Amino acid sequence: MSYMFHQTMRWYGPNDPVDLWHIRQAGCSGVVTALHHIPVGEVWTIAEIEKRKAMIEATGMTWAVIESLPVSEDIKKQTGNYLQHIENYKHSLRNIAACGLKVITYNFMPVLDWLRTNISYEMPDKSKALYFEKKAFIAFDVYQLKRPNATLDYTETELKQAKYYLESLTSEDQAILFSNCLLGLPGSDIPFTAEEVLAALETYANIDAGKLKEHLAFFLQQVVPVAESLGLQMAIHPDDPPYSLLGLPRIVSTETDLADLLAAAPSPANGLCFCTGSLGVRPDNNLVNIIERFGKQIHFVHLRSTKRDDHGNFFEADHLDGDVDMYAVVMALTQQMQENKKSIPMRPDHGHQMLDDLNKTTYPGYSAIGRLRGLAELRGLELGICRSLQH
Ligand code: DNO
Repeated sequence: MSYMFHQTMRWYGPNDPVDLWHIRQAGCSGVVTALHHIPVGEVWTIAEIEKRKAMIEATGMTWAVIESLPVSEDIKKQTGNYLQHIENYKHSLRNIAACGLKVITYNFMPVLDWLRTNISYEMPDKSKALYFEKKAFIAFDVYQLKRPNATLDYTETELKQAKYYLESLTSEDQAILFSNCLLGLPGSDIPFTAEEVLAALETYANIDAGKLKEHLAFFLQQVVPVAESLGLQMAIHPDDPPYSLLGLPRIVSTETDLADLLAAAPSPANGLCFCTGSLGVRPDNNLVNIIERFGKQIHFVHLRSTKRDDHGNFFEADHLDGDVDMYAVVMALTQQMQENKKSIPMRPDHGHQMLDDLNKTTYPGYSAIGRLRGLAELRGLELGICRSLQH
């Protein structure tokens, strides 16, 4: 096969306990990272981009993908300085292109990025996974955060179970639940208070899914032509999990959502970060159909699997286990790469905390060894598929 994934891993930058050399030793030739120290909305300067690029290249790898060039809350809400932020975004794109980088991931999730209730959910083999447990989430939403009218989103039984669950936790575990639910709030190491979160949620009171889609379309219509003229590829990350939480609209969750955002600014530069772990949480998302329909627009791939149950809970499974049919997904992506004559950067998304990493503190989901296992399995799967297609 001529076209295979470009193997990459995420690196959180110089503060990441996982070293760049470890990423190289895992078998990667590319790194996925961002300039996390630059405040959201500000311009990434050429000097800062070059500095980071040099660090990566010093280990013999390339900076394959930017994840993320974040979109400010003002752009999502069309408030305050949003027009200036959009200009700054275009400026950053020009600088990124000048430094020879190409793929830019971002998301359009209001307030929160990803959300899990437990970041050390013990698996039968004693490794630890990320877990979204519905009753714990309801306990957080209704009884800890005390979001106005939150009770309207749940049934009586769900509310009772959530209350009972919260009361069964020690006060220490209650505090852990609260902070876990807010880990996906970007932008600060200082713990958020309930008041701050409620205030942020309130700013979306008049923005429903339709309005947020209009704001995304406007952003794309501004930014995509610039990206296209620079030969860049924008890759929007889907919502994680792929449905509304805390009363917030979420608009990158389904195949229809993807079709809408691609149609809002048709261009080879307007594309997707195809994240199987996010999209795969919804049983109505047919991953292979999505690949076949939007294959040309898939600029970046996150491979991960989740296992859901009938109660709205899901945990992050081993990469080749869980609800995602990874064989079918890798097969479909391999076929797309041949048809479109391009290699797509791929990273094993998340991984269990295992072996020596059980004693380390890393970014949730981003310990080295679990991802190394994921990447090794996925590479083997990919090679097997490629070789079998040649016969
Ligand atoms: C979580 C990640 C997300 C992702 C952003 C992209 O592990 O997949 O935080 O990087 O949503 O903008």
